[in-house]
Amino acid sequence: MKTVYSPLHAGHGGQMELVAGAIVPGFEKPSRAEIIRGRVESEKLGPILTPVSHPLAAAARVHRQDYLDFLPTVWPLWEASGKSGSAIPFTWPTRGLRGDVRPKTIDALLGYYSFDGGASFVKGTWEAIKSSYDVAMTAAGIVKAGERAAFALCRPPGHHAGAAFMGGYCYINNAAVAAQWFRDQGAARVSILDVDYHHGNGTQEIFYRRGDVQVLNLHGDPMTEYPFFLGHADERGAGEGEGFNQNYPMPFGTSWERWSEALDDACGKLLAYAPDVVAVSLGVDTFEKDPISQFKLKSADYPKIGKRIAALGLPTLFVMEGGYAVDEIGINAVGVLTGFES
Ligand code: FKS
Ligand code: ZN
Repeated sequence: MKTVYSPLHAGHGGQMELVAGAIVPGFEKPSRAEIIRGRVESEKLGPILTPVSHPLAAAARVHRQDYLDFLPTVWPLWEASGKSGSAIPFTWPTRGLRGDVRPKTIDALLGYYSFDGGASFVKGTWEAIKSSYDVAMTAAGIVKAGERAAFALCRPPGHHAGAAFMGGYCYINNAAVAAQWFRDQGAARVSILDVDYHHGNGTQEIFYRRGDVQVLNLHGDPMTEYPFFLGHADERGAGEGEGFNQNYPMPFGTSWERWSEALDDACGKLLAYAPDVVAVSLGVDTFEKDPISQFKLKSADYPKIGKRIAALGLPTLFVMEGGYAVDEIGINAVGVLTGFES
């Protein structure tokens, strides 16, 4: 399988995040993508291609134009206002505040276009976001051209990003953009299978009222796990989308036995939907040694995920999302892909 990778992700680095009352180096760091890339090479998964630059028109099919216009301006506005460090939002229009009035200064706009403080900007962040989008679009093009599968080694990830908000390390929703692009290229139905440990709230929001993109999500129960405010089992879609959103929230400590039952159920629903193509939001933070997650999957389980997805018999785009146990992130992510190919 071909992998698409861009070195421009590395400019998005050195961010800090708030964990347990302390500002610490961010878990979503450049070495993640480098280690996965190294494993793609050592496992001889296939050629590694540089992405082709794509206009943002495909992103505008799922994101609001004013949000997309804002992203490249963040760092210039931040610097122009005399600030350094990382641009991090800190005020949000929650219940009782006005979310309908677009404010003017950079601190205000960061809050207006986010749902948490987890998507921060440094100097190279926009270039990394754009490269991650280009990676997803280029890999989608490879699948559209007839290859059975392709791996978009996206960084930063995307599944928490909604139509007009960033958060949780995510800015442009790469999997959602690719799914919409497949639709625009003639696919009648597309399924998104999100196996990242965290609920893909952005992906759910984008397609919630649509019947032409099915969204299946396996994740830590939002009653106790980030992103906390979406991802419950009773969220099944609305209007035309009724029945086409499916959540599988699972408790802390979930291991392969229980997790794979959810995967089997999701695969059954996916086959019943009969999509033309599948986009997999591939997170490997379900791993037992992940530093920020609470599931118990083992390295030997990842090839089994790939095998199960391959058994769907459909064109498949793998889009990289989370995974923070950097020592094993290559083994686990590429394990899914080699399992798919076996
Ligand atoms: C406070 C803890 C917040 C945020 C976890 C984000 C998870 C991101 C992800 C993605 F795939 F998007 F990368 N924890 N600092 O793994 O879902
Ligand atoms: Zn995650």
